[in-house]
Amino acid sequence: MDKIRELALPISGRVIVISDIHGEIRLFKELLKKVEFSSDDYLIINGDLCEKGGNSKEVVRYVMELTAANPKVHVIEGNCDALVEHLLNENPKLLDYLAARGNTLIGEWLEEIGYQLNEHSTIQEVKEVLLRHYRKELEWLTNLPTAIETDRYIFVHAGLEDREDWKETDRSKALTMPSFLEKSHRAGKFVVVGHWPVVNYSTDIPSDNPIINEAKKIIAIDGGNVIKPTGQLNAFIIERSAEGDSFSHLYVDKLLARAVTKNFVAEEAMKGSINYPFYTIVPVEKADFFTLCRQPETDKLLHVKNEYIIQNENGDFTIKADVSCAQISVSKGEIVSVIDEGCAGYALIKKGGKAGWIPTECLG
Ligand SMILES: [Mn+2]
Repeated sequence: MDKIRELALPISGRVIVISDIHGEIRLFKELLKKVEFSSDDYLIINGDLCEKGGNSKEVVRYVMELTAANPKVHVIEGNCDALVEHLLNENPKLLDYLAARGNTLIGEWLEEIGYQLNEHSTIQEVKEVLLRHYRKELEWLTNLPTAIETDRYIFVHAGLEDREDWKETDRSKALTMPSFLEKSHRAGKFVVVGHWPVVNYSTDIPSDNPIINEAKKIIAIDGGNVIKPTGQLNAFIIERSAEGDSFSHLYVDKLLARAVTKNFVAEEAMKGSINYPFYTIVPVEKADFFTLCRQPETDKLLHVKNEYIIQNENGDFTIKADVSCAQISVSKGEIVSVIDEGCAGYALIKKGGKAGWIPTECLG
């Protein structure tokens, strides 16, 4: 990769890292408020400002304003931000992408200026129109660094290749490699990434909270905002000090909060989750609310909520959405967020970033 920026961080103060905003301007502003972001803080946006969510152009505009007004705000590119290169390189496939996808930055821009895509539109014409109106934004996006290197951290969207010299990582790998936490690197510093929703790494109770792996020196922070039904937008907070940095996080999501009305103790056996890419299940034993299923690719036994099990045309079983198979203990008065209360007997809730089932009666 060529676009690497070096950044000298002071030895005290906060560094706030947020990734994968994906067009969620409201959540992003809410999160900045929640962490009490001020001009004393460094803010690193770890890629994927746009696509998937409903207001990509506003996120790009707002983050451009933030960087212009505050020299401590830094942004790296994600694979979704790099899509504008297809426009500038006049890749005709971009037109198919725009036709197939609902929420895209380029689609929002075209709508804003009242340009209708039709069968006669050419990529050259779309490029010309957009360069006329959004030259500044396009230049800003294409000039974003792929990685930022500091004393103790490397910030990159998806990951680094396991090479003697991490800077030789192929740029497209840095932007798109899947499940970096299952890989390794030799950069000698903490590598902070987004891109891969951390809930995909869950083993016990599924969680959208950032994962810090000290041994691998990897910090994965993508809370699955927009992508996952339980998704959240995480702020990973690095508190700097000469003796060593300390880590914490805060998050926001779109779920509704509710007070628990009754205590509940989770059953030990109810653990795990079904997440990308292991969606195939084989029912073993059906009960009133949950069906014990085997997940052939992992050989795990999981209790899947009956309403989430669907059978496809071949007769194979799969699930209708990523789902927790865990129960969560709650106590009366506690505030939780509700993911799904449309199922029989149990409601799916989130507490402290973790998702699981509690009896519906506990929600009063
Ligand atoms: Mn990404």
